Formats: sequence, structure tokens, C-alpha cells
Amino acid sequence: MKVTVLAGGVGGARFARGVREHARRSGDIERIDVVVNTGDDWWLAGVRIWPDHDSLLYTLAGENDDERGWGRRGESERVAAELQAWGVTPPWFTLGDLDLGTHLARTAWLRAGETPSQVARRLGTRWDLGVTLHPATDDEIDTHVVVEGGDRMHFQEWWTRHRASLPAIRFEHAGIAKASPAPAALAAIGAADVVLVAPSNPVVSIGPILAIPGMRDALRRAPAPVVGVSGIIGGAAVRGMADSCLAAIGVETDAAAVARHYGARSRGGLLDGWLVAEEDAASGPALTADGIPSVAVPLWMRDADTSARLAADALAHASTLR
Ligand code: GDP
Ligand code: FO1
Ligand code: CA
Repeated sequence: MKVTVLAGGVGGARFARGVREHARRSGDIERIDVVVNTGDDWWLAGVRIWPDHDSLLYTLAGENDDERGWGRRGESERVAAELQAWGVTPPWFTLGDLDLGTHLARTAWLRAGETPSQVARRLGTRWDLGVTLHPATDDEIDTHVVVEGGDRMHFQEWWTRHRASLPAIRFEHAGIAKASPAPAALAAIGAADVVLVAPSNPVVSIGPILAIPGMRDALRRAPAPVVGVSGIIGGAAVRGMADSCLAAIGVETDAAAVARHYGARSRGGLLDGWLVAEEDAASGPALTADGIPSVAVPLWMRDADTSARLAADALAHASTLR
């Protein structure tokens, strides 16, 4: 079986690690592809930074700083201190020394004329990831946030500097109208036996992937069932600030509301199936949102076991659909 996952950073990486663990245990999965959000990407100090891609890369390589949630474990910050002293990076965005090695390598390949997909392929060869990472697009679609009062800033400034505390009015992606899905990402969606939507931030992680012209069509046409996992547990966004993002687009921080936001594939939306937490299912009369068959399963990804189990539950649900 071939599994393709749509993913953002921390939640996406934990989920991808769970799919890989389930694959190792079951022996049922021959290939795992991950279509990665590129909306968080930006240029800083002359280098191209891919936060969600690098969260996946480092987590799957066992090199992630799990406590902090981003960057490399055992990191040092000597160069970062110099960059900040020169004023070339702001004090709220730190490029660790080891991490900078990744940014420099990536930027060198990009400057040599490789596409982001080609560069991701190279970055994926250093460690045995067991998963292939694909940027959702080869075009730059950096997310910008328009906040109350009309100021517009890069997503990283809103998220990292302001901790998503400035009320957002909307999210924009300069140049997205002319963007297209990366061919390798499209191929992974088309070839999949199951497409899984990780419990990533629906607005700023999954949202930019879906906003790429042609991506929604590709997902609608995919022969595989598309099953999503809720990142909202007990009415709260766990390990993140997804609630500020959902508020900006008028969606409640609620698992069923997120499923309705994604929409049923049978009605032109994204999902054939949806996984919610047991506590969210218990409060409602039915396990369906907007006609999307839903099941209640344990959603917390605490360790290899719970993450692998969640992946297995998502695949089991998919096998009952379409
Ligand atoms: P980011 O790009 O680093 O913000 O990470 P993602 O967008 O991939 O994932 C962030 C989201 O993952 C959070 O908003 C949570 O809703 C979700 N999340 C984090 N940990 C868990 C977990 O253990 N279980 C589930 N179901 N969702 C989680
Ligand atoms: N997040 C922070 O809160 N502070 C930082 O200084 C920071 C630096 C950083 C450098 C490289 C990278 O790939 C990610 C980094 N992040 C940092 C995390 C990241 O900006 C966000 O959490 C995500 O983009 C949201 O998914
Ligand atoms: Ca992200």
C-alpha cells in the first residue's frame, strides 16, 4: 500500500513518524510520501528557511529538538549571536549553527538552479527517513498575515514574534494565483492508495497546500480515499496556536467545525473520512460532520505506540470508505 500524507510541521512530523512506525510494524506499507506545507517558508539573512519541511526532516531523522519543538537537538547559537549583533536577523528568530548548515546547503542548491522539489530530494538522502518529503509547490507562496489595523507582516513575524496574539483578519500568499502544485507532490497524490490529512493546523499548514491552484482538483480526482485527523482535542488546539488562526477565518475551535471547514469530498470538499477524539464524539449525538463518516479514536500522539496506533486507525477507517 502507498500512503500519502498532507502535513505541516510539528503535528505533521509526529503523525508522519506514526505512519512510518505503523509501516515498520505491519509490513503493509511499501511507500510513504509527505506533501509539505511551504507557506511558513521565508528568506532571512540571505538564506531560504523551510520550517515545516525541516521539522519533518529533523523529526524523522531523530535530530529534532523535541523540547523546543523546532530546530536541531544539541544546537549551539554562536553564528546566531553574530547575525543578531549585525542586525541581519531579528532577536525573535534564531538560526542555530547546525540548522544554518541546512539553510546554507539548501540555498546553495536553489541558487544553482534546482527546484525546491529537487532540493528536498537531496535533503532527504542524508538520513534514512523512511518517508519521501515533497514541497507542495515549487513556487514561493509565503504566508502573510493582515492584522487588525491593516498592518501586513510575514507569517513568521506574526507567529514567532507576536505569538499569534495580534488579531488576524486574513492570510494571504503573494503570487499564489500563478503557483502550481509541484509535479512530485501531484504524482504522490495520484499514486496513493490512501491520502491522510495530518492533524496539522487547518489554516496555516493545510490551508496553504489546498490554496495552490490545482491542488484541490488533484485531491478530488485522486482514486484514493482522503481521511483527515483532527488536531482539535476536547475543543482545544493542542501544542499550538491553531485557535487564533481558526478565529481569523471564522471557524470554531471544534473538531466537527474543522471537518465542516474541510468539507465532504462527496460535495466538492476534501474529506471522505474524519478521525476525532473520544471526548469530542461523546458530546455530540452522531459521529458525522457534514456527512463525513467519522470515527472516535485516541488522538494524542505521545510516543511511538500512540502515534503508530493513530496511523493504523486512520488507515483502518480509510479501508471502510469508497
Ligand atoms: P506546525 O507547523 O509546527 O504548527 O505544526 P502542524 O501544523 O503540523 O501541527 C500543529 C497542530 O498539531 C496543532 O495545532 C495541534 O492541533 C496538532 N497536534 C499537536 N499534537 C497533537 C497530538 O498529539 N494529537 C493530535 N491529534 N493533534 C496534535
Ligand atoms: N520558532 C520560534 O518560536 N523562535 C525561533 O527563533 C524560531 C527559529 C526557527 C528557525 C528555523 C526554523 O526552521 C524554525 C524556527 N522556528 C522558530 C519555528 C517556526 O518558525 C514556527 O514554529 C513554524 O513556522 C510554525 O509552524
Ligand atoms: Ca507550520
